[in-house]
Amino acid sequence: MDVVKYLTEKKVPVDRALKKCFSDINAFFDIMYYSIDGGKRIRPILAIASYEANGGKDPEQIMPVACGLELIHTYSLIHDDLPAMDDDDFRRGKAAAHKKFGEAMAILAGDGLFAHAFELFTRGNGLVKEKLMVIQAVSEVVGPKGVVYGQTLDMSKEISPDPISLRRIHINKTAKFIAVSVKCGAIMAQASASLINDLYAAGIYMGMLFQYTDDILDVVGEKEKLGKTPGKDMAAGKLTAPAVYGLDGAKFRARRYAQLAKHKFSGLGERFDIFNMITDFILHRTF
Ligand code: GRG
Repeated sequence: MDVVKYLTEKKVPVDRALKKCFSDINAFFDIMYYSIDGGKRIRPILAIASYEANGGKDPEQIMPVACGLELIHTYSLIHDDLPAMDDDDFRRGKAAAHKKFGEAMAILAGDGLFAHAFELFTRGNGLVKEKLMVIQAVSEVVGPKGVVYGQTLDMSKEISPDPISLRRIHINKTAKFIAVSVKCGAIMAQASASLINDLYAAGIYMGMLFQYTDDILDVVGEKEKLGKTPGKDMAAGKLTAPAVYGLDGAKFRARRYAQLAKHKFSGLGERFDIFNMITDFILHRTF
């Protein structure tokens, strides 16, 4: 299977559903949707891939969950770009939300996306227990035990520049969210608890790889392809993989995380092969 074709094709219904999921919101649609528009849709596609690999057949069940994940991710990007955080003017190939609409509206767009995501998680018929599990899993990894914690470390001036701190930032800021996307698909397909846990563990390796390649692209990436400003982490003296291990060391460790992810996914059976292909895509990505 051609993974680029797979990701491109999977993105189409996700983009369509993302537009539709705001259909009952008029007042703030333009501002929230501005930031949603664009992006690779890796997290929703991971959720859908996991749902399908686990035997899920009903797009109506997984799509709201997939969209909810993308809303939260977009919210994190909007807030990450704010002057008080990473202070970036350019995102997804256009002016960051606060540059386009002002800081107050950008903060509110993020708040709106975050809240609306949880409404989406409750949509669709049945699967009440599974929806609750999704809400529990997502709220745990994006809050103070996950993304928020990772971001506080990332913002801290006191953090020691060592491999342990780096790992703590990467796992919390990025890896848990990637992993929970895989987990949510499995939950919605009613996979067994042990398989859900195994997929989450494999997703953590994939998520670590994702942040490694993000850090590497900050050094070697091109603005037009990335749709965001490269060199910002380096200029800000951020704790990144190349800062700790050097560029070659970071690339070596990225390959190692890709191997670990593929080893773990492969151990779960052939039906999860798509995740090995997505892992390779992430390892070699240029955007
Ligand atoms: C509670 C979710 C939440 C956020 C509040 C602002 C903040 C705290 C966290 C920021 C976390 C952050 C931006 C982590 C970086 C993750 C990352 C590698 C983003 C880039 O993801 P891509 O490449 O971007 O998938 P696209 O635009 O393609 O979706």
